[in-house]
Amino acid sequence: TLALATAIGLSATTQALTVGFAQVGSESGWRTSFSESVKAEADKRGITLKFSDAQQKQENQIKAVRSFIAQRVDAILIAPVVETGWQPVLVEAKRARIPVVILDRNVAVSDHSLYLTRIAPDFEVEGQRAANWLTEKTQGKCNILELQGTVGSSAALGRMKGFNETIAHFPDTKIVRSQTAEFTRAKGKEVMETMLKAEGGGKSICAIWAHNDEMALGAIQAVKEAGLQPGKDILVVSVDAVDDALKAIVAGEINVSVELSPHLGGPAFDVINEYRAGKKEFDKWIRMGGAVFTQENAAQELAKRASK
Ligand code: GYE
Repeated sequence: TLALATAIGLSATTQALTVGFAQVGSESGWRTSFSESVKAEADKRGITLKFSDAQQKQENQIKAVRSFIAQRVDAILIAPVVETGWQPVLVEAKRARIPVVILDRNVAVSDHSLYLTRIAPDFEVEGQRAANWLTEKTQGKCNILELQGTVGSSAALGRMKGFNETIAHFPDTKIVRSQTAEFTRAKGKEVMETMLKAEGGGKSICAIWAHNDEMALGAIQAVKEAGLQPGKDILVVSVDAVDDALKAIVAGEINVSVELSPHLGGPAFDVINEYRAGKKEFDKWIRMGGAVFTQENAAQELAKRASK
């Protein structure tokens, strides 16, 4: 294909690319939007995307990356399930001279030359912003039930750290129970049911802090079934700002969601193009930001999204 491309006058950068994408799974609405957005962006640019859904299992992701290497793709995108365990397969990609871009969650590796860059939000800041809203709203007095994301994922680790460091300044704000619900709606509901029972129905609980909207949406079901009003009797604080969560905010059942853009595909393909055009050094972290949505601005945002 290279000879042909040269013969018809295409440069290396405009030549049709094949990119492998090792995605976490489809555990949340945010994840689904992220996958759809990468696929749409690839289509728009004439990139052939090889997409793998790992169903939240790192071993499946590693297999997918090995198969991308065997197929000699032009570049690999990885959205890692957990942080550890990536070094060996990244070394294999590097030996095969296939550039890797990390999206969303991080990898814990000692050799940062193993990937070009990571495109992701700051999970600690997301946790801080959620905690800032809550401590302000409750004047620093609150008993919290926490639904953690996937154990060992940087989204859960970072959000936990940012939130906990912020509430540490408020002696009367404490997390009374904390458990993983794996970022899914079904688990969010199930774990919240158990927690509310263990707390005698939940009357002494002031807030639920969920590491993503999907678990928050499951939790509000459990709160309703316990005979309490989510958003009023128990405040609900979350991250992602997916459409369903904004609708729940408008309905008064979620109080706040910290936004995280799912549109990581465009910036990733830009990096790959720059690399192919000769750029070899990239900032190791391209930071994505987002807004904080509450009753004040959720409806407006939904209207804006619908008009796109
Ligand atoms: O918040 C959650 C998803 O890693 C940032 O994973 C991502 C998180 C996101 O399942 O909804």
